[in-house]
Amino acid sequence: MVGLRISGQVEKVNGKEISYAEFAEKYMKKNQPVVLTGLMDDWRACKDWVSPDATPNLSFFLSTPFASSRVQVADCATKEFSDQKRIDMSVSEFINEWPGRTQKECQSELKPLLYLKDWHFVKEYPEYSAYRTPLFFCDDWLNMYLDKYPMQNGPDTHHQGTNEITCSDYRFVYIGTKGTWTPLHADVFRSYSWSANVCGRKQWYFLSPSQSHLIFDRNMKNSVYSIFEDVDAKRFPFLQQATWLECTQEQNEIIFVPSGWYHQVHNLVDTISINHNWFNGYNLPYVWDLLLRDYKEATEYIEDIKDICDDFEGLCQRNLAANTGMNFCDFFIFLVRISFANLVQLLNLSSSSESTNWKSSYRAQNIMFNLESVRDIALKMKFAGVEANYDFGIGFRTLLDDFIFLELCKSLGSTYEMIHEQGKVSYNLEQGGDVKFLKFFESASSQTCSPEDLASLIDDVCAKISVAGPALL
Ligand SMILES: O=C(O)CCC(=O)C(=O)O
Repeated sequence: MVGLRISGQVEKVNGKEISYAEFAEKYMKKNQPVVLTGLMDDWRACKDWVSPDATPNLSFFLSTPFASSRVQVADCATKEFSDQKRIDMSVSEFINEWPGRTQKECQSELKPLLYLKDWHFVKEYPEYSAYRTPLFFCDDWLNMYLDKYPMQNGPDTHHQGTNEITCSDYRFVYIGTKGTWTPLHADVFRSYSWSANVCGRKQWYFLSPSQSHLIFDRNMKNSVYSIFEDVDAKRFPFLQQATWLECTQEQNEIIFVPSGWYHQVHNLVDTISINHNWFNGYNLPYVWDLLLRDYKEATEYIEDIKDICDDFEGLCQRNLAANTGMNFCDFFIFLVRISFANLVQLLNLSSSSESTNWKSSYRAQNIMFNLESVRDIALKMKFAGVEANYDFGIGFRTLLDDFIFLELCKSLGSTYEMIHEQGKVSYNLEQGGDVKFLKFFESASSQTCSPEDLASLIDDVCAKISVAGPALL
């Protein structure tokens, strides 16, 4: 570890002893990492997937249908661009390559170092209930949204037969032997992530976003691949100035990785982990900042063909979607649907409340915080020049007629119920629309076509709900 300056350890907290509000305030809002204990006691994965000696129960995987799943496996001994080389194989093939299971490893000097990554386990086996997402990580707009509206980009999922590729979700299982590792990176979309050790132990190194410029080369184009390789000081002249937080994550501990923190991870022993990426109102600014930065980069990259290109902007947006996983249009539609779903929650809450002080409840504050966050991003989009009227304008009437949108509303409602431990707020959102809601959108434009429309609509409706309160419906 020559030359690595460690400034401290990641804090560890008993997850049973803090509330959601404390977690949100101390870690999500302040964007600080933390290790949470005590949250995996009843997970099925912790029983089925772990042998009595606390090592991965590989025989279990071989004896179930999971063995035939196709998965992505990284060879940690190889580098391909800024990541490790990935190979596609079945879980049983992966397990048969596990060191010690066959004679193969003794015969070859150049053993691959295989690490099963990004297995969309929940998507593939929803009935199995391997674990329950801890409360702190439930306000997850990314997976909630993708469950209803899959995007065409992102981590690839091939649909057998159709050969169609869609981004299914960001819920993963990782399985790796001692010595497998993940290179230095910040997470997709600059999302938060959480990672739970079902068995094994991981060593993490974290760099705060305020220092992320230190790991780049002079052009700010390439970042350091591994902080433990012989890094060329001429190419990366600032690396030595970086100060890292360190953490040894034990079995049954969950680490919260905040937005934009670069991290490198090493499996100290054979390890199985579960992790999710997600974002919500707290880290939405990180997502937009990344999208804007990547858009500028995509534009600069093909600047020289601008004059001969019929649809230069369209090409930039296609490249953005291919590189980042979504483009401005995907993000804007996402913001519209998420904010409408939050407005529905607010309308329900205000109309079902008997008292006038419903706005002071933590639940109402939480929803309003989320709406303000979306509104602020919509304004940032407007100021960045994303004003063109998209031809995909969405009206509330159309959304209330959309069965999938109603499902999204229900998921968001259940999330708020879980977080705020309140009884069900009964609402009756059937397909065909609840006309009562519509009058609150009447004065707003019938279609939300631009970020500016969205910001005004949120302000408008929130103001009306605020004034009318429980009497509004
Ligand atoms: O566990 C690993 O190897 C990497 C996990 C990771 O980078 C993450 O959860 O963000």
